[in-house]
Amino acid sequence: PDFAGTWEMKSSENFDELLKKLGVNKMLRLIAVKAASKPLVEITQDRETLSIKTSTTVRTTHITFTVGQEFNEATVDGRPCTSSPRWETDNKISCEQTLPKGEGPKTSWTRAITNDGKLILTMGADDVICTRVYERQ
Ligand code: R13
Repeated sequence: PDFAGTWEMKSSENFDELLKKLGVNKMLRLIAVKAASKPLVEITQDRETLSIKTSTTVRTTHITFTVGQEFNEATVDGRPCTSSPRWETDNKISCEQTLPKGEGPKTSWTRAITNDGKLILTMGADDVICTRVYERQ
């Protein structure tokens, strides 16, 4: 599928709960939740290689990976991890994250393109799943 584009967020569920599960304190959560309510996501793609830039006023991340190949990134609370993206379905990439010392909740994300052209991002920490829906700008 085609993930490429400039995306704006239309809805978000459980982002604060996710950060809470990861042990982020109230003050930082307030800042993060506010900033993460207006993100800009820019994706370029060459077949199975994706480059995803996620910008907010307080934090911008940029990852490049090829589905099927491990890469290094950071969890949403900023801890370095190793990530293993794979195709869960034809339209969905699922990525498990491993922390070097393996402490803390198990984290992961998925990114999928729906039939009506939306981008669905989920981020998980143990049993807490945050779901964010993006549409092309
Ligand atoms: C600040 C420092 C404290 C920690 C944190 C975590 C996340 C974020 C900001 C911060 C933000 C994340 C945005 C994520 C998006 C995801 C997506 C706890 C380290 C800087 C406050 C803003 C936009 O939708 O892909």
